Amino acid sequence: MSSLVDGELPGTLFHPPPHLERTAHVPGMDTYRRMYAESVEHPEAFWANIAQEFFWKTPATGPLFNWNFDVRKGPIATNFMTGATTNISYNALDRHVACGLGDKTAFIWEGNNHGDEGKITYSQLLEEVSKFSNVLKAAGLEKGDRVAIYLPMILELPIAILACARIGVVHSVVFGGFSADSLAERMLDGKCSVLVTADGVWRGDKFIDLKKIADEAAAKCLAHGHKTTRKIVVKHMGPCPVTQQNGTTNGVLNGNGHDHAKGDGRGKVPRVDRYCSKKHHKELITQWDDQVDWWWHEEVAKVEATCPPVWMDSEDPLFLLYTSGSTGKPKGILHTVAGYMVYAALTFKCVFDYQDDDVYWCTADAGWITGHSYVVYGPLLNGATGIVFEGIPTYPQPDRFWEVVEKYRVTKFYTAPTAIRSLMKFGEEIVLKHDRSSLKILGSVGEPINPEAWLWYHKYVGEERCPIVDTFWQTETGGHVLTPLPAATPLKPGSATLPFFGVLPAVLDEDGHEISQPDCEGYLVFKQAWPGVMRSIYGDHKRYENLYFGKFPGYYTTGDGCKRDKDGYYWITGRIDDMVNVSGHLLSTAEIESALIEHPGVSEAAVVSHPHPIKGECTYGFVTMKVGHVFNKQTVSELKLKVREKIGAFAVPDFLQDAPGLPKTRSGKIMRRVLRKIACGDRALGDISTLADSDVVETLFKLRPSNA
Ligand code: 6R9
Repeated sequence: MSSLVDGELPGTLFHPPPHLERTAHVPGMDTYRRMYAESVEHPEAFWANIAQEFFWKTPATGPLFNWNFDVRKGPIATNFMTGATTNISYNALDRHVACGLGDKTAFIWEGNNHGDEGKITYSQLLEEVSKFSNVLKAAGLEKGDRVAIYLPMILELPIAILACARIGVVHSVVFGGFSADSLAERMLDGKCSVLVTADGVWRGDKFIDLKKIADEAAAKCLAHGHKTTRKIVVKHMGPCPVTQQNGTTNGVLNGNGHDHAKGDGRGKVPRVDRYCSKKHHKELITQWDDQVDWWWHEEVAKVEATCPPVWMDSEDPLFLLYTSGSTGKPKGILHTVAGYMVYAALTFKCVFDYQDDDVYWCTADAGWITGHSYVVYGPLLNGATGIVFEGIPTYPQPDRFWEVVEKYRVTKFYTAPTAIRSLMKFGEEIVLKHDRSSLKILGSVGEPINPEAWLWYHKYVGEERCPIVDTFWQTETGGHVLTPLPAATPLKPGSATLPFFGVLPAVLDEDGHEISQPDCEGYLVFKQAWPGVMRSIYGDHKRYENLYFGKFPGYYTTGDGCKRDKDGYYWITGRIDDMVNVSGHLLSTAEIESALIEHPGVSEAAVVSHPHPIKGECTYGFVTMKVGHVFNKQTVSELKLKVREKIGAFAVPDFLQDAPGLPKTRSGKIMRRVLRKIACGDRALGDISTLADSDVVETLFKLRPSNA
């Protein structure tokens, strides 16, 4: 692979292609500057104007937009469209169907395996959502109740999300890679009485027994005093009994005109399954408890196909989404209906410069915020056609992404730097062999994109035609907060560039003073609210106030450090707390440590972030064994299993080393800075004068695993 960085000047500008400007929602920097100034100087008027594009059952009765970000002045709060009522599923579905978009494809489903595919139109989606809303009602759920959703990337995932939203039930999606323990912890915290899951899923060539994990999680909830958990299970791994009887599908979810029966030799039985073609079925001995388990397909067959939306107050809760907390306890980030809706929709429209004929593909799992805002809500609120992809970038071959781009003629493509880096190593040939002429805009999210990966993405994937929108945001921000706009912002590889409308960033020094000169480095904070900002941590408003508004009163603290250059461009330098960004997933080192400590032989553990060529960062754990216990290969596998069980496979440390002692200050604080250096084999340790016992450092260097 050729090196792209050689000869490229740092700070080189990549200007928007002029043809984009002609149809763009935000054409040119002058338009951006004018709209931006209006959005931060007159936020109420700006957002009220944007809100007019949506359907409101009843208008606002109080302020259109106000907030308090200063704990000294009272509780932290943000209010948008006070007193108005609306429904996000109505805005995402009914509104488009009413305007004649009913036959437009809402989602294309591309399964893990070749040949597993389907499509659903807006009117079909509305019907499926309405049916599932009725199922949720039949399960006894009402406005304000919480439902956990633990599903793979199949169409039932957006259907379940929207069905909750339709009747005011708060969804709490848990990524399908989390373990039973993590799922149970989130269900307990959210007091979820219903869990929507599937019988299983293939991820690449690995099978994941979701129902078994769901059963374990429900049992754990029961053991913690939860009442019974009703499980609604999608049959994804085998033929759907209802459709098998009459020999036809229920007509909706795989109505793509492809006759699977021809392709996989199932002879006369036409398309008995909904998604997963027969050759990928798995004979599951699914444990079943008639008292609590419902098959999705059986329940939707019993209910009406229409369901009136429940009109929600603007500030009613829409969803919870758990994100790692630096103390190790995950935080249920709470978003509310109206602000999230308007913000997800506007960012999608402007950042991907949405056009009616787009085929848009965000590769993120809907278990993360990127999937919530930019697989489900943002695209649907704009009436877009999006792809729901169940697979992974390297299966069956590492050209899967580009194959799918070619197959559906994808126009806007949004992925994570870790995916780009993992594909770069296979060389550009696998990209070049696929037709990418449909692509117009590329996106990046989840972590800083290194210029080498940016340039490769730009040159080989985007054929130097496509702007790359490097979008910085968080679960907490609801949508993009620092991002280029493709027909306006000149790009600098590695920079998330400039703030989105309504977002007023500042850089603070250690003492909390705003740094006024453009060229600086410090803490990234935001000075005022935008409609999509989180409203609380579920069940713990105090923790929310302390964590995000406590360190620097008057500001929303992101937890990220940044540089700002002379042109005012922002460059994220990474987390400043004990969080690690592994492949774009935020993990808490404390949470991994507490999993390691559960091993009966471990007395203490310290986990630090460590550079990784593909994942960006990975975790490296130092483990002190109890007297009488040895640290050997078996210990390492047992420890890895612990993390897998407690959190999930994606959190397993890449490196674990024996640590007879840990470097500590005299007050007993572990010096993680020193551990990070040791992990890298870097002897430039800086000031270690506060270290209680300097001998431990030498011992740790000696015990470093040879592959680290
Ligand atoms: C959307 C999402 C948030 C953290 C965030 C930051 C990192 C996300 C980034 C980025 C640099 C970007 N991050 N996008 N860093 N450039 N374009 O990823 O949400 O999972 O909550 O993670 O991810 O560190 O604070 P979330």
